[in-house]
Amino acid sequence: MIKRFTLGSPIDTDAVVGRLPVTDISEFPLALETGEKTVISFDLRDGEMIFGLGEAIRGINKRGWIYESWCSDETNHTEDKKALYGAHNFIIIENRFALFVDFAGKIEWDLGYESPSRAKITLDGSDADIYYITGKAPRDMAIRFRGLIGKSYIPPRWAFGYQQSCWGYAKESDFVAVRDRHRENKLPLDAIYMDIDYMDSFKDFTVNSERFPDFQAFVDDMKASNIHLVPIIDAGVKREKGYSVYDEGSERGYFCTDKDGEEFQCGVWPGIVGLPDFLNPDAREWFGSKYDALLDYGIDGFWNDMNEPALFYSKQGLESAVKKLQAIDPDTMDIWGFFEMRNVLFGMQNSYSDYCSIYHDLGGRRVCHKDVHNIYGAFMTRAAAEYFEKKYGKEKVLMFSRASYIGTHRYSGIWFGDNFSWWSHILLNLKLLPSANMCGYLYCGADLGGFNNNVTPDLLLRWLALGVFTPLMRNHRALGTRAQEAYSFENVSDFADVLAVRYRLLPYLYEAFRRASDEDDMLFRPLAFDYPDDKIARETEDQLMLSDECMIAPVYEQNRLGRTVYLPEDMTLLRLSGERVDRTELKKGVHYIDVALNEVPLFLKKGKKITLAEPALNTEELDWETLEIIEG
Ligand code: MIG
Repeated sequence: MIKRFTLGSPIDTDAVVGRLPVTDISEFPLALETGEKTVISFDLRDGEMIFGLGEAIRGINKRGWIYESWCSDETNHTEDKKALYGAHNFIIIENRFALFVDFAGKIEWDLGYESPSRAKITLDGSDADIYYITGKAPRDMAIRFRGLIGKSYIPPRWAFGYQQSCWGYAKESDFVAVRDRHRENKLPLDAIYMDIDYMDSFKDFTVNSERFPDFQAFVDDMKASNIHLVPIIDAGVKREKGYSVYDEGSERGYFCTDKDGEEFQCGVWPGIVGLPDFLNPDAREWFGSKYDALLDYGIDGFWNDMNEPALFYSKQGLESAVKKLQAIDPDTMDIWGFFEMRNVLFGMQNSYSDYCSIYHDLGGRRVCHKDVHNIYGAFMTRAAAEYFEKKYGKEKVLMFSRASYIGTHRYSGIWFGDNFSWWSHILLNLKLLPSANMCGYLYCGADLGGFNNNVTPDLLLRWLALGVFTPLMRNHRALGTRAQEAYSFENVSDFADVLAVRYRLLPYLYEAFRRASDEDDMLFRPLAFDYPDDKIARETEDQLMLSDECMIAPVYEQNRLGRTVYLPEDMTLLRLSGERVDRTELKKGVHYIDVALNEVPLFLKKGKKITLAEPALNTEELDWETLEIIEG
C-alpha cells in the first residue's frame, strides 16, 4: 500500500506519475516535526537493514552512516562523502516500510549515525510530499515504488554494446584511430564518445570546424561502420554575443537570475556561462530543440554533464575572492592567513552560497535555487528527452545524465561519474547497481577502468568482467591518464575474450533488462532480497543476483587468481571466455573459485536457463536469433 502525505504546498518535481489522494497528516505513522525544517524520525530494530538512496557511497545496506541528498559535482568518491551526483530520496526499512521524500531541496539522512538505533531525516524546508509504502518484503516495496514513479527508460539496442570514451579525443583522426584499432585487434565496439573537445570553445551545440572539417561525412563514415558517436552536452551556455544559443536564451529570458534579476554568471569550461532555467517549461522546450544541431547530422546519443549544476566559480564569488587576495600582505601573513587564503581559493567551486544566490522562474514565481537544486539537472535531461520523444518516439536516442532526481529514470540513464582507477571502485560500482535499480535506474554503469588516475591491465580486465553485466558498458577516462582502450596492452587477446562475453550474453541481458523495465523490477538485487533468512547471504555485498536466473561475483582485488564466493543454493558456475564455456557444478556454501584474467564467472541457478549468442564485433552484426541454451 502507498499513502501520500502532503506538507505545505510542494512544487511539482515530476517524480511521480499520476496523483494519489492525500492522506491526512494526523495519520502519518512516524514521528514528525514541522517548522522551518521538517524532521521525520523512527527507531531502528536490531539487525534491521536499510536499502536505497540510489547513487551514494558505502554499502548496499545504508545503515550506520549519514547521507545527503544534494546533487554534487564530487570527483572523490571516498567514504567520507555524503552525496554524489544524484538525489534519490527513497529508502526501504527492511521488512517494515519504505519512504519516498519528494522534496527538491537538501535532505540529510541520518541512518543510525548519531544514534545506532534511530533514523532521522531532515528536510531543509517545509513543503514536501512524503510517500509511505508498505509491502511484504524489500523487493515488493521497491516494485510498488517504481509503479508510483513510472516506467524506466529503455535506450536503443545498440546502446547495450561496448562503448569507448576518453576526455582527450579531440579531432576526427582520434576517433577514426579508436575505431580502427578496435577493428584490427578484433575487439567489439558500438560507440565512441565525444567529450568537450569536439565543440567550438566548449559552446553547446557547436562542432569545431578545424577539428572536424566535414562533420557530416565523418558521422556518415562512422555510421557505415556501425559506430555511433555520442557527444557530451554541458549545462552552462557560454555568454557570448553573436552565439545564437546564448543570444536567443538571453532575449527570451531563459537564463537563471541573481537576486537583482540579472542573469546569474558563473565560470565553467567555456568561461562565463548562463545557466538555462530548466524549471521553466518554455526554456526546456527551447533547450531541447537545440539538440537538433547534432541530431540533424544523424547523431543519436548524448550524455548530459555538469548539470548539478557544477560551478567552478561565480562571477560574484570570484570578485570577492580577488578582493580578499589583494588585501593579503605576504610579508605579514601568518600561517592562519595562509590557510584562509587557501580556503578562499578552493571554496569557490560549487559553493553553497552561490547556490543560494541563483533564482528560477517557476510560472512567474521567483524560487531560490537551493530549494530546487536537486531537480535542476533532472530537468535538463527531461528537456532533452521530451524533445527526442516528440521528434522520434521512444527508444531511438541514447541519453544519460550525470545529475538526476527520481523521475529522470523515465527519460534517461545515468552514469556514476568520476571514479578512480582503484580496485575499491570496482566494488563501489557493484554496490551502486542495486541501489540505482531500486530508484528506477536500470540503464546505468560506471566509468569502466576508472576515470581519474592510471589504470593497469589487470584492473581493467577485472572491471570489464563486471561491466559485461552492466547495461551501460562504457570505458571512460580523464584527460592525461594512461591509455585505457582495450588495445593498449600487451595481452590484447585477454580483452577480446572478456568483451566477447558481453556480446554472447547480449540477447539474454537485453531481454532481462526489458523484463525489469516492464515489470518495474530490479535487474540487480542484493542477495539479502532473495535470501532474507540466510545470515551469510544477508551480509554479502560483493555479489549480486542478476535477474531471476543468475548471480554474479566479480574479482575486485589486485593480484588475486580467483575469489571466495558464497552460494546461497546449489548453482552451476559458468566460466565464460571468448567462445569457451566451462561448467562446474557447485553446492550451496562457501567456495574458492579460480578466475583467470580473461574469464568472466557467472553462476546459474538450478532449473534456470540463459542463452548465448555467437560472438560479434557490434550489435548490428550480432545474430540475435541463433542462440545456444545453457541450463543450470
Ligand atoms: O570538469 O567533460 O564527469 O565524464 O569527461 C570535468 C570532461 C567535466 C566531468 C565528467 C567526465 C568528463 C569531464 N567532465
